[in-house]
Amino acid sequence: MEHVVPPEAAALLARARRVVVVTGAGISAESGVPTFRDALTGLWQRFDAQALATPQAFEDDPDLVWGWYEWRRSTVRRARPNAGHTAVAAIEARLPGTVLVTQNVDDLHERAGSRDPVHLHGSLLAPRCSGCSRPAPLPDVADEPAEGRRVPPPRCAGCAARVRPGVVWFGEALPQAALDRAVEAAASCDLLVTVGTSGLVYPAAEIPRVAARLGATVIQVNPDETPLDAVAEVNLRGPAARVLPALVAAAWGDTMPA
Ligand code: BV8
Ligand code: ZN
Repeated sequence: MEHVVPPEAAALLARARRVVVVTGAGISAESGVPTFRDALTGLWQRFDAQALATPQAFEDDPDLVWGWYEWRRSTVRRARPNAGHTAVAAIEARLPGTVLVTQNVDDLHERAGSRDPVHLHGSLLAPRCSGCSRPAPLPDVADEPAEGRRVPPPRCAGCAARVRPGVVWFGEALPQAALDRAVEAAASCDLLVTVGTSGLVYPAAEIPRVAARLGATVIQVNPDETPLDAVAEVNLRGPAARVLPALVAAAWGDTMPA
């Protein structure tokens, strides 16, 4: 069933010239990738994601944390981009100056055709040494762990320290270049579309506010209320894979590939 988009939202996209799209875990939910809010299962059930995604957790129990990330990587590998990811790529194709900023550590935007997403929180596909930061090879698919398994992280070929996931953990600084690009884009855009984020993690949650403060219009796509409701001029309540294709079709009349 086609999601009905209010004409003002379509008009905002149709007349936008410099667009920023900010995405969170919600855009990958319909691809079967659990969001951060989704309860953890199995071995990790007694942990909340925020506790596991910390340098301290890796220090205390590296096999538990590495197992969790390897399981998440296997989930992402089996997932497919959905119509929400495809619609974002269509906006980029239509408006080449569009900047895509994501908090997601999966590669579903790239697999949907987005050329250069700004990964604020790193990637599951870029492990590196926890000692010398030397990039490490991705473990072989065959070694993918079943859900809820401790897996010892590999060792660095250079200094033999433990390899860690290439993501930004809580308490760690974001990659400066990525943060600068996101803030610059937000500061100079005329429309920012925020999709599938709870807007609770900083400094990422500040990006839509930067855009609004500097006069841009914000559209939020989320089935639920978030603290960004107050920042958004238009709140589109619904799942990204249904709302985004409808928004693109309403703005430019070209129907999205199913
Ligand atoms: C730092 C990578 C300092 C790892 C992640 C200011 C105020 C308060 C706290 C802080 C602050 N500044 C800093 C902090 C501390 C902290 C923070 O923000 N804490 C919060 C929780 C209170 N921030 C940090 O620690 C940051 N670092 O500050 O460093 C510093 C500075 C200099 C030098 C040294 C240190 C680092 C933050 C990054 C952490 N890493 N990810 C990994 O993935 O394992 S964060 C991770 O969680 C995700 O990347 C994402 O950012 C966040 C989850 O949020 P969402 O993506 O929004 O997902 P969520 O599950 O929450 O919600 C899903 C949403 O989708 C929901 O709204 C739902 O309704 C919606 N939805 C569901 N289905 C759909 C849908 N929407 C559309 N369609 C659907 N189908
Ligand atoms: Zn090393």
